[in-house]
Amino acid sequence: MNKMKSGRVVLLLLLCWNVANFAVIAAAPQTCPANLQGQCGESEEWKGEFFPGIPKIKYEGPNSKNHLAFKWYNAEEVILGKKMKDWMRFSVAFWHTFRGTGGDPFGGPTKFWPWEDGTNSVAMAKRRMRANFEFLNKIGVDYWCFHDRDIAPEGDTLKESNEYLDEVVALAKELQGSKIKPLWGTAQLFVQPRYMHGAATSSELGVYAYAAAQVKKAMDVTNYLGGENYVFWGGREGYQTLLNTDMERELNHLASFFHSAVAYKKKIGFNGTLLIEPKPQEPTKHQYDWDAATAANFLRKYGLLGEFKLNIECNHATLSGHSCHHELETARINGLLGNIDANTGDPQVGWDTDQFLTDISEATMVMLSVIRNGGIAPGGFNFDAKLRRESTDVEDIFIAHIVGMDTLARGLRSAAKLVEEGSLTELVRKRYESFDSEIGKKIEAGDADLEFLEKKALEWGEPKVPSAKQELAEMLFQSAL
Ligand code: XLS
Ligand code: NI
Ligand code: NI
Repeated sequence: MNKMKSGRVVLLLLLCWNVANFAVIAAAPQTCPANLQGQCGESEEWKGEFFPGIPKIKYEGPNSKNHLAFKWYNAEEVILGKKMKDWMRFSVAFWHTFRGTGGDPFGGPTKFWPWEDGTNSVAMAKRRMRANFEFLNKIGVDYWCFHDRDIAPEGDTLKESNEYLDEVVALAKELQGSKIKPLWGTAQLFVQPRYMHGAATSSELGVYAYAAAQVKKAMDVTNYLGGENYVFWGGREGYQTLLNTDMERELNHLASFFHSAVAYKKKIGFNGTLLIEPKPQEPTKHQYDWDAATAANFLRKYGLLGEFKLNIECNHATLSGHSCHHELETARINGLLGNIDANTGDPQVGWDTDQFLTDISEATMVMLSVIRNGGIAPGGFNFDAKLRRESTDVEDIFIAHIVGMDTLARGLRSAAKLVEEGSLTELVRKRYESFDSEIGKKIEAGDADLEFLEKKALEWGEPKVPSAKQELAEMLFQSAL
């Protein structure tokens, strides 16, 4: 409580680290300040609407000039045999949309949402939760994602933190109604200083235990809220230098941690998919779940395949030197494509800028992978994306999500066009045609030894190598956009 009380004195509390903003940040009080003990007289509950004047967002089609309408996302429209809303399963990321402040390493908050009162109290957490659900209902999104600590404040003890969380989660459960659910929940194991050496890979046993307790509780509340997945993003599971790091031991610990999570999931009957979210670095110099292939190998080595899938984030993909399409395909061909954290980086900026995806060509490639995967349910598209620092109107929250949804919807339409039209598929099929022969089949079945192949090579002479039709592939792709 002491920690929270000090917030009374400090009007503007800024906790800022790196470029990610999961901050417990205060805004200038604009309404009845929520009492730090969780009371705010009669005005603890926000009276009226959080987004007055903003109607339920509707589909108006590509010719609409209304910036508060969908131009491409038509939830009920059927594309390739599935409703758009079932292909997409969009989700709002609570931490960016309701805890993002616009702060960056060089400057404080720029966003002062009218419902924020400058505190990190339980009352404020509840009020924010109401704003979240009004937003979800108005934008027409049925899923949301959260970390334990962005929906409720951390107390002085684990017990107190759990009590705060329970109180906020009870309200969330009520506000969810029968339609809305978490796409996934997770434990925030990277902000609090105890996690500075990592959580499951910390050199301190006590920290490992604390992280395990936090995951247990976060999984409990995700399950209670009907969450469909549970995410592990190991932001601090990695190292700054190998000179002081026992990498083998840390990875063994991480695997033990995941095995315990699997056991607990089964024990409580939680049916959600467990997801690992790869990222190469930031905040660590090297994060252990570097990319999809690294995570797949980790799962394989430690006997965890079948228990986990991957949550691919597009901006993390580019940070690891891959395209989002590459990461999605790597996950897909390994049977690991579980969810997408839909965002994008800036082509000229090197870090995790978490922007809303607005590039139609990138969205089309993303949707090609999703179509090839037959959809990603029970996963979906979580907007792990934040408004730019300079977008400060409440209306911008809507516009950002609308453009993100429309971009992916447009990607789905283009990808479906490509699939239905078939020329690109045909180009790829033809490219590998030689392997459709009897000998090709023998090779693919693993039945062709080197002696046999040498005999054939001698018999055939120099092979004729056809064109890869690279520019034609690009042309066919573009014609669908
Ligand atoms: C940070 C990650 C994080 C995870 C959830 O870069 O994307 O937001 O999605 O912990
Ligand atoms: Ni993410
Ligand atoms: Ni990220």
